[in-house]
Amino acid sequence: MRVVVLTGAGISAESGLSTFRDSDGLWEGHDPMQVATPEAYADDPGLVQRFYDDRRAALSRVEPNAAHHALARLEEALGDDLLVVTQNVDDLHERAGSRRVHHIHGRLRSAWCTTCDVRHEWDAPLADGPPCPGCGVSTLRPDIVWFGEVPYGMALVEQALWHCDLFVSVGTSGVVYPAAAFVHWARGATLELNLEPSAGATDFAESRQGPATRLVPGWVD
Ligand code: BJW
Repeated sequence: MRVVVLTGAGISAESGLSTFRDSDGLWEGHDPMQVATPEAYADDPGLVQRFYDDRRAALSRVEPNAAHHALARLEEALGDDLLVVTQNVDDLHERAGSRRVHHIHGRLRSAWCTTCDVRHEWDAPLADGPPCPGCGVSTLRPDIVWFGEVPYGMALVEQALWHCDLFVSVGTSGVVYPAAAFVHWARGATLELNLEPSAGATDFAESRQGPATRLVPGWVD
């Protein structure tokens, strides 16, 4: 049985990371959706770097939850027949033990040098303009896919969805494309696990509501 699981911010919410659209808090007075854009970065790179520096630093204060661990157990059972495709830029799937994880919106713990076009594993702040370890020029930006940019590895995801027997979507609002269209690309059965019905809930054969830490282990085990 080949399974593709798409995850969004809702799977990490119970670990203590804010979601985007349910977030009741502004970040330094800004809507996170307005900060996570190429336009914001062009206007005020320091502001956007601080936004991602804060979120990168927050990773060391949170732990994977029961939903991340359940997906890691599923990989132990299914091996290469499971692919986790995540919109999340955190590393909680990997820290729970998942190995087959594809980050379509990039990763907080990676920095991209726009001069030499090389990615570097990165755990330090970027706002103070550190030089790229490769070329020495201070043009490192967060390795994050913003609106209008092309998500990573879409050919791989398309292939996996085309050949899967089951597609499961966990903790995502279903409003950001292309992830919101994956349910239409999937060839097999479809299941949504979310706190509330997402924008695309009726496109799934089945939709279950509740917290990810209950629904995902319940589905896996
Ligand atoms: C729980 C829970 C719990 C809470 N348990 N559940 C018009 C029409 C169609 C498309 C477009 C359009 N205009 C523009 C576009 C394209 C655009 C887009 O989609 N815009 C829409 C807003 C309309 N998309 C793009 O530009 C993308 N690129 C693109 O399309 O390139 C073209 C191309 C595609 C394919 C091949 C070739 C070319 C890029 C999108 C980049 C998104 N970037 C962001 C920010 C960067 C990452 C970061 O900073 O972290 O990614 S935006 C933000 O939204 C972030 C997220 O990954 C993404 C999705 O959010 P998510 O995960 O759904 O979070 P929330 O908060 O929205 O929802 C959480 C859900 O969890 C809720 O439903 C809760 O109920 C639930 N929940 N607690 C279970 N405990």
